[in-house]
Amino acid sequence: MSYDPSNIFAKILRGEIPSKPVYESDHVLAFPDIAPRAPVHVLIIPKGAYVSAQDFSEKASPAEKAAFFDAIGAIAQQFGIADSGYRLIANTGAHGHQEVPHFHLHLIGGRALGSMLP
Ligand code: IU
Repeated sequence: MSYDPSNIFAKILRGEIPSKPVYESDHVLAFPDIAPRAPVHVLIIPKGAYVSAQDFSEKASPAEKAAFFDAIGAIAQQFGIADSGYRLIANTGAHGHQEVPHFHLHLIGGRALGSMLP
């Protein structure tokens, strides 16, 4: 699947739609999910144009990859859930129910989440 620059996260990255970042670095932006499923629900996105984890893995630079994974721990610390724990979700493609075709992680926590396996 090729990258569609009209997706909502691309518009946020271009500043065409406002967001309230909770974390930003050279390669990463993170902001609250508009429909939070838990007390903490942050979306972590690379600033580069990647559709999926596989796309990110194949095309992103080592610096982009490191920055993306560095953001996870930093945001968990920021929200005080590093010790209590949280869940990372990357919905991928049609069967994964990916709605926005720009690679992103959901970082979800702040309460006990229970089992997630379908
Ligand atoms: P996905 O299934 O992982 O692609 O889910 C996309 C998420 O993006 C979903 O949880 C939406 O609530 C969220 N979202 C958002 O935060 N801001 C928006 O403007 C839109 C979707 I559209």
